[in-house]
Amino acid sequence: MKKNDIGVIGLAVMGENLILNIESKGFSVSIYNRTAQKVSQLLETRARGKNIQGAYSLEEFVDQLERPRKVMLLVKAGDAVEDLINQIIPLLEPGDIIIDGGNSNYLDTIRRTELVESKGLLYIGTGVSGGEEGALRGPSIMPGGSKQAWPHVKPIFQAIAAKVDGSPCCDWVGDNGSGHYVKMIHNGIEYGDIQLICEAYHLMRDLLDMDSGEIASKFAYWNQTDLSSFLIEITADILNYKNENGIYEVDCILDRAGHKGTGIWTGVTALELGVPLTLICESVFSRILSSMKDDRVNASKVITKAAPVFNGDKNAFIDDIGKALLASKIVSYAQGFELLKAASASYGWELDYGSIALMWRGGCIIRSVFLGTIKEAFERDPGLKNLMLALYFRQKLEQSLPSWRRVASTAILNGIPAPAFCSALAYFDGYTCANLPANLLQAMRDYFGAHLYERIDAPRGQFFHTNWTGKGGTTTAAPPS
Ligand code: 2AM
Repeated sequence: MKKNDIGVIGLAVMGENLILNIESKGFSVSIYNRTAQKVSQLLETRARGKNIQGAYSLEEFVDQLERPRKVMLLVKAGDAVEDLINQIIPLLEPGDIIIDGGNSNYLDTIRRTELVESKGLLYIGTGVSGGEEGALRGPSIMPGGSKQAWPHVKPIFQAIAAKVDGSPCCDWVGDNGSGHYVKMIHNGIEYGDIQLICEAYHLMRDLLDMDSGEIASKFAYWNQTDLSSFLIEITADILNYKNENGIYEVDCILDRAGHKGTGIWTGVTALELGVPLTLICESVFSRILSSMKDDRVNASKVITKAAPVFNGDKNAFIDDIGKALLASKIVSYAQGFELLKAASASYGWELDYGSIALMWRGGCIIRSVFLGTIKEAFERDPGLKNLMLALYFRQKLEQSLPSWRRVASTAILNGIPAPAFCSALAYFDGYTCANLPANLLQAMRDYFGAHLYERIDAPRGQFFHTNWTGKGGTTTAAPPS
């Protein structure tokens, strides 16, 4: 009997939809799940009559697969992945491939690649983005790990992935944990995009006094511009949605944001690698602050502050908000790609930034026209120092700057928090400032800790120390010997 092209373990919605997507592209699939009942359930319902075979033990499952076996795990990140890898390793043969398609931490994937390879097997950790709908109709897929495994899974992955202008939103990312790393950065960028949209909404709602339907029409308009993206599109849909009582549903939702942790992971790696990822980090903190609902309600009663007042030209300010959104988004992606570069250097991944932009161009949550422009920028100049310097983005930033400053300052003057708009602008102003006040900072570090400093009139790398208290104070540290 002919064996199956691939096996999938884990029958939650993502798993089920991905299985149906794979089968629809002409591949045969074996399925297995810890709770066996789900296997028979799927076979009797959505998988009925399809080229999908159930297995009720891991041994039976492995035996159904064509060699080299491709075993894809779509189970909860963490212990479930760990346990299954350990259970399945003894059942596989050299050259067989284990694929983790969940949201695993890239450090786990680095470790697991090494473990699995040490057993003569191959490992892939792949990001899969696009939610349940994407899994069924074409997700963005970001695989990394054992490079020798790629030719075996490439035909399947590229067949099921989303396509943009005929190109699949899936390509080999790099060694060990790079696929999951790129997926993590995707999620971080998603946090930033969402936060920017929420700040734009907040300004229109609380400063310009617009109702949800009016705000929806602005997002619908922006979706026809450079801002065109899945998240802007769904924002217009959400804001327009009225419930059975004729009330905008969004106005009934409690303002406490949840998160699953990938934003925090992104912030941690940015700090570790020394990359100023300010906008995404502010977005993570904003979610955390939002979750402190009771504290905020209490503080809003205890501390007095003036209510927002807007006396300007409303339409002109809405136009400003659109420009601030685009400029801040450019900063967010510039920071995200800076982080990818730092990680690539640190982990030796040799990431291809144009290819990553293409993988995110369709299928995933951050899909947008904008990512096509990023892809072109990296194609034109693979060594691009910072995305903000590419001609298109530079021009957009310059054109948006007065609007961006008006939005940030108006938000501050009216007490409407806009941390993503403001931190993006601060980063932009810092990055484009030839002379920061870090000369004073270095002097202080030298004063209290003899940390030394470089001088503007001496070559870089030559360090100086001053006995600062020689002309007054009482103590100064000695330079390190
Ligand atoms: P279950 O249906 O038996 O709960 C998402 O939770 C998927 O991960 C489900 O298919 C679930 O199986 C599976 N899963 C969660 N924890 C697991 C574990 N420790 N071992 C195997 N599968 C697990």
